[in-house]
Amino acid sequence: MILNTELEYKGNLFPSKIVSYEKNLNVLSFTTANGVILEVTVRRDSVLRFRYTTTGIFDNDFSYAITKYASRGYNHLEVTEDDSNYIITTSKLICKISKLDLRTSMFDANDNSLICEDELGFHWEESYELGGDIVKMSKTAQPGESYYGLGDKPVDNNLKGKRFENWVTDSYAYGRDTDPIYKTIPFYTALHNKKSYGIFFDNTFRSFFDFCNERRNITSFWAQGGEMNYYFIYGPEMSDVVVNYTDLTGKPHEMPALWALGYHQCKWSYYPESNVKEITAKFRELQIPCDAIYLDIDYMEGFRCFTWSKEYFPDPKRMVKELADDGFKTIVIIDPGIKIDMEYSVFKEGLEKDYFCKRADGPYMKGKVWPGECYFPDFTNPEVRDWWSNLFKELVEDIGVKGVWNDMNEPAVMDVPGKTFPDDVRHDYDGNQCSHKKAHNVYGMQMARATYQGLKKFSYPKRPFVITRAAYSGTQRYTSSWTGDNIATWDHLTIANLQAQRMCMSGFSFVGSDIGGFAEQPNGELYARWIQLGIFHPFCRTHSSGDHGDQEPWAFGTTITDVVRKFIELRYQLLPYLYTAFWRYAEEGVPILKSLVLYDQHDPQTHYRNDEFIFGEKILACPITGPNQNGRRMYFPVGKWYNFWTDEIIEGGTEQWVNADLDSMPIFVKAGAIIPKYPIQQYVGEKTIDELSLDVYYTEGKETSQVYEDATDGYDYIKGRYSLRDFNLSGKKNELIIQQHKSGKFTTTYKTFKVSLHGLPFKISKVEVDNVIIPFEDLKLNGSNTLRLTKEFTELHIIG
Ligand code: MIG
Repeated sequence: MILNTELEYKGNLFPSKIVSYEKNLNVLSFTTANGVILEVTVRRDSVLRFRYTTTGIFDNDFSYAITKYASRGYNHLEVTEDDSNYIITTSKLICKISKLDLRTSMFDANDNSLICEDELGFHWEESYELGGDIVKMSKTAQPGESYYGLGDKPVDNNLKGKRFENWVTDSYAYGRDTDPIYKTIPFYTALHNKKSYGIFFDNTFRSFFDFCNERRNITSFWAQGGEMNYYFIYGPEMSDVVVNYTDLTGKPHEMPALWALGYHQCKWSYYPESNVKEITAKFRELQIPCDAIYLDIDYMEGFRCFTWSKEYFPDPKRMVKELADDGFKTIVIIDPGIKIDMEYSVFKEGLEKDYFCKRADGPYMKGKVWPGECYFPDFTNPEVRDWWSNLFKELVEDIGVKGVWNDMNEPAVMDVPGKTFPDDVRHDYDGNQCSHKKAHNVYGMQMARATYQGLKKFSYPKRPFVITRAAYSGTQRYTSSWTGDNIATWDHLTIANLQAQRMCMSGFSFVGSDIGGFAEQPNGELYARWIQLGIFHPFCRTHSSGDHGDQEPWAFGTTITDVVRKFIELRYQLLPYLYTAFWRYAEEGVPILKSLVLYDQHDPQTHYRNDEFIFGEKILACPITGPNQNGRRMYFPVGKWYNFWTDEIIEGGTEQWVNADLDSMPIFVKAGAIIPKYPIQQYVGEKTIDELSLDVYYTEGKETSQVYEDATDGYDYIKGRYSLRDFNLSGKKNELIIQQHKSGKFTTTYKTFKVSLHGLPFKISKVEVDNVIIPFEDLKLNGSNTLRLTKEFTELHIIG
């Protein structure tokens, strides 16, 4: 088999000169003398789609990644031509297409600067072996260009100099630089000259990205089949690129229930029931907050999905109810492999209805997974997804399970060299029948989607919760995700940090790692440091393979237990802050974690930073990533930052040492921020929230903050029953003004705010609430800078 992708010029075919051009509203088609068609679709002023065919005919236009809710529409569109180019102009972009060879180049419409240009541009290699074409694209790297994103790659933030493959793969005990692993998100952002753009290569075949690795000044991407089909997304702010990509591939269809942002405890496996109860009781006894407990594969009868082991879990409904009474939501694992067993109803039904994947010549796709030999539902068939979704009825409606965990959905198959289905397996692909070469990367996504549909249906009127291991672009609409089978090492703590940041800048924010490591066992110090990082990840769960010892918060002695409790408590205090960040993500596509480069691309110092990140909008966190440390050096983005523990103020734009003994970690708050906090609860809903704490960090100047709240579950928020508080803070030498604007129809349970003023540079002499002077003594709490006042205020005026 000759695949000469390494030899760029050999065997490659290129478009020739343009012979015709057609415009159909926002779709522009350019046909070359040798029969290549380039179709450019103007989706938005800053989002252009490029699609090429070499056969004169396009395949049916179908994508699992692009959401039907994606924004469309532009302010300006004009197509002109000169001697050598067609020129497409929108209000944001100018795209030139060479009449000679179809190469494209993109310019900023405001200042005409070059953003991105084809090197060889689109080219292809006919693939007699694989069928169709290997479709390729190469672009010239601009001076100083950096690259970010690409989903779940366990490498440093900046991808420059590296090559990657996208092929969803079960990767037990992967390590730094292992590639590919569990997810395929063929989207990257690039940055040069302070301007950022993104490219989303929406092709589900095995694909590759090369960022100046093969050739120093060339970035290229290619796939082993399908179409050259990519979206060019212009910023120039990187945050806008990510927001626009997320708009295209979708935001979560609903907010998670607030409990899903609490702490989760998992292990392979907690069984029998008495063991589960021991674990949950211990959380309550030691007063370590926890909202969810997981059942791994051993809860089933012989690993048959949708069954329960009679021996270990004789009465699941009662158990789940008892756990719920104690504040624990039960989450169970469901794998794609269905055991071949005529006595097993799910198998029998799947067989009768012809829902299992088949090989090209007709036999079923048979593979070994946990249950032994299995068949696998074709989740790319909408009828199969519907059937699958209905299988959750009993689990959710009757037994009361609150979440489902989809594992092995790469799909993983044991004892075969490729660790997955062979290429010839057939798939429906929503009516676009194809082989596994095309469906592989979306198989897990479609399983998670079907699971989500079931959970949504049967959890109603509550919100669904699903977690998946495999994913393709767009999976964030349906489910959360974890980073798979990592290892209990210090390097893996760093990798987890990188993975979560990278997933967030790839449009998928609801992620976390197996805290403490899945394989092998952490010592107490590593576990504590990992918890410290983990409480800042949108999904926060300890999980381990269990065969190396216990990995619960109390498994490492009381010193560690105390540290772990302290940080999980902090997570619970910060829930309204995190929930607000999640709301901005679900509403606007703003990533929950921001790598420093995403936070401030204009500061070149951020371009190569990896460890520090912004949690939500206002908190800067940086994990301790090695043993025996009592602090570390870290970089502070431009601006003023308060040390969360000491209120010491740091002037950003510099690298500095920060103290952080084992019971601490570097956490900073942006000056001017207002951070909302709840009281510590052992689980969400344990207490009625009777006061909202607002930690106000004085700054001279202006800053805005938000607090979003709703009923914490259910769908009323969609009908306007939410509470959104916009705070405008304005600080002067001798006064501080906080204005509140409230919107939404939800009434919070609390009536008062407890306002703690940090870093106030003056002594308070007078306080006005809505222009009325309130005797300071009436407001004062313990400290002189802590006030209690009504949540209804419009303007709080503090005067020195
Ligand atoms: O082949 O269900 O990544 O989280 O505990 C191992 C058992 C299968 C892999 C998952 C892991 C889970 C484990 N699974």
